[in-house]
Amino acid sequence: MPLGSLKSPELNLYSNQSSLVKTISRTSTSDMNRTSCIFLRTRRFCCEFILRENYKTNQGKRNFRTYRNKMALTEQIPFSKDFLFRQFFDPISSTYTYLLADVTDKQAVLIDPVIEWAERDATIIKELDLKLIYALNTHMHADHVTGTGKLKELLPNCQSAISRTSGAKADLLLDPEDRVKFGRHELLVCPTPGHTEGCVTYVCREQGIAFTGDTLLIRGCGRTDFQGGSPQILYNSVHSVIFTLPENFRLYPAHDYSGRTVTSVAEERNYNPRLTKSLDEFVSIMENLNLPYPKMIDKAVPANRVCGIYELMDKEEKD
Ligand SMILES: N[C@@H](CCC(=O)N[C@@H](CS)C(=O)NCC(=O)O)C(=O)O
Ligand SMILES: [Fe+2]
Repeated sequence: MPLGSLKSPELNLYSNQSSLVKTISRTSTSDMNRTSCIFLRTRRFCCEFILRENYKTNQGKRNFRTYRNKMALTEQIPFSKDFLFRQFFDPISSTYTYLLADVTDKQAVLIDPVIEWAERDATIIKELDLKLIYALNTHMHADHVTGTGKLKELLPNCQSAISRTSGAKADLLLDPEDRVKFGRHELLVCPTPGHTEGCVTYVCREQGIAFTGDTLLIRGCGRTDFQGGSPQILYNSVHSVIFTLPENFRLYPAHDYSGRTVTSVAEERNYNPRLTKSLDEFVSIMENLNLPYPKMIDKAVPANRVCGIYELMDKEEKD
């Protein structure tokens, strides 16, 4: 039976082997060596054929899977010994606050503090003998009041910072490609609008990390239906700024509603259910989320427009 005329290569091998066994039993001992030689050659040929056929059949699928797995799990970039990293959480708004510091020089920055937790943050900063120089926001939040104003009161050398395009007031208004320095470390300011007009991602190249705010969440993204949001702009920000970072950069979002703490460029490039779609599909998803407005929006946005400036808030707001 000619090879290839059967559908299954495995069956093909089996039938060739059994016909050869029959042939062997009919041959004399002197023919045995020649026959077993043919048998072995035929078996090798069949095995190669099977491998080739399996390869052809599964090629797309297997390569795709291998590619995805290989891409999602990457080599880790360790923090340098003089880099302090702490992640804090506010369970009411599911917001993450990040404390970064130069361990040698003791200068520190806090990203996206929450007003209700300003004392917790100030206490740990004092206990670690750090000097908070900037309280930064990734954007003008709609779901919680920033802790920057209160932190300025608790830690007098601290300055507030936010992007100029956010339209909020702060001691330091950040422009694209500004570098926020703390000790020998620095964060690069990368505009990533789309959730709001003034969203930025802070990138710390040396440590291989980026703080994406609400632009990119773990397996999700910020909504685009208020504060100058735009799904097209968000899609472009993620693809051109965040997904072009090295694949093993860790990404720290401003929120997670399911207890996850960190992701990576590779993971999101492969598994983000929204941002792996085409632009048109993404826009359609975002236009049909039908989310209720954040409960705190009416209080949070006006307060955050002045970076939560604490002195301007009346007693009731402070409590
Ligand atoms: N239920 C929350 C919703 C908060 C919310 O809408 N958060 C914004 C970020 S400021 C968002 O984009 N969330 C994404 C999502 O819920 O999928 C609240 O009321 O605070
Ligand atoms: Fe937000």
